[in-house]
Amino acid sequence: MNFEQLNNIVGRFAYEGTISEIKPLGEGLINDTYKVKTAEADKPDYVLQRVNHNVFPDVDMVMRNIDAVTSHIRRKLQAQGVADIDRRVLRFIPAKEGGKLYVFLPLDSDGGGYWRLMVFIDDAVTKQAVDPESSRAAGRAFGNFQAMLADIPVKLGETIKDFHNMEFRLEQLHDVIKRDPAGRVKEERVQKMLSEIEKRADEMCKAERMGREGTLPKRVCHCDTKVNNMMFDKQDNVLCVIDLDTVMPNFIFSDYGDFLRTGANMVAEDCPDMDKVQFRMDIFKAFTEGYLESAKSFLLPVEIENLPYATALFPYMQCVRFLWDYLSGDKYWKCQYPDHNFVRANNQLHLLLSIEKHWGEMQAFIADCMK
Ligand code: GN1
Ligand code: MG
Repeated sequence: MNFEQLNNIVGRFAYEGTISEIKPLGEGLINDTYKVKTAEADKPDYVLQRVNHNVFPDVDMVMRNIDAVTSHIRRKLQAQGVADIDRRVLRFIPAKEGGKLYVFLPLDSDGGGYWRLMVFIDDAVTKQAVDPESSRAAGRAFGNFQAMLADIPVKLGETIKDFHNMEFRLEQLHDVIKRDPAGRVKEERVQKMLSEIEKRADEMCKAERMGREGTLPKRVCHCDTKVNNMMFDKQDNVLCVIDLDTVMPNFIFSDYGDFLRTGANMVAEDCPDMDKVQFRMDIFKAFTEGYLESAKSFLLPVEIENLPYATALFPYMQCVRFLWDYLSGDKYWKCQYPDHNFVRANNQLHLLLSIEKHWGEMQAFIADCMK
């Protein structure tokens, strides 16, 4: 997409200022993202994004969820007298026509799809890796995010059906194994991985069972609490949580487990050197302390007891999802090389193996935090 085309799209939103530059931003694997600079110092810069409607089939629902969540948080921050609110919660710019928080361009036209525009947060950074201090802050921030949304008056939609449903993710895997569209199922390394997956399948589906039995509630969760979905200021304080497409009702395990999956891995989720994939207990401890500080007021005993399970569940689920995509012929995640999805899956399996060694230590630590 060239400047002219992007500029026309931005022009459909009720933004302020004169656009001086538009260039690609970030390394998200799902949406297309651009930074839009304005010439005036007193006008904000913006982030322009095309939402991937293959991943999010109901973009209208995504944007209604985001509107509900950001408005609710904004009201709370206002009531608390927090300064600089545009740095503490995302602000989406409405379209000039129709009043929605997105613009749709016909799919067969240039730049076809669903676009949205939000205020760019200046002097802020995202991180690919964390230290114990920022993990504690992140734990507090995600716990707080859930706490602030505990009394949201609307019921949010499920923007990706069965997104973190482990039973469903295993069914998806079993289905692709049967079809074997990329001819990869026979690989010995795939077979080995499948046997590790099957060994744990029943245990890993326990959240769904507890949900059905009515002993485990769903709450509003972020559902993509990766380290890089938080903005920090220059002093390392968490400013806000970003990437809200997947905000939906879920078991709280999602937010706790997915943070640790990315934050407490010694290396990136696609590091090919499996010896380096290790679970960092220092990050686990700091994040858990921060999280429980802000979330223990509303968590049920069954949720707290199962935090070690949540820690294991997300690397397991991500292993299943990456392997599913590998066997599907790499249709979902962008790949930089042919084996990329397999490497990612293997990395997540090794993270799980490392987590399993720390089970007792995790339980003891959580019990200590609750004293
Ligand atoms: C996707 O777009 P991104 O990178 O924030 C995925 C997450 C995975 C993650 C793995 C909607 O998140 O669930 O954990 O990749 N989001 C969706 O890198 O599928
Ligand atoms: Mg992201």
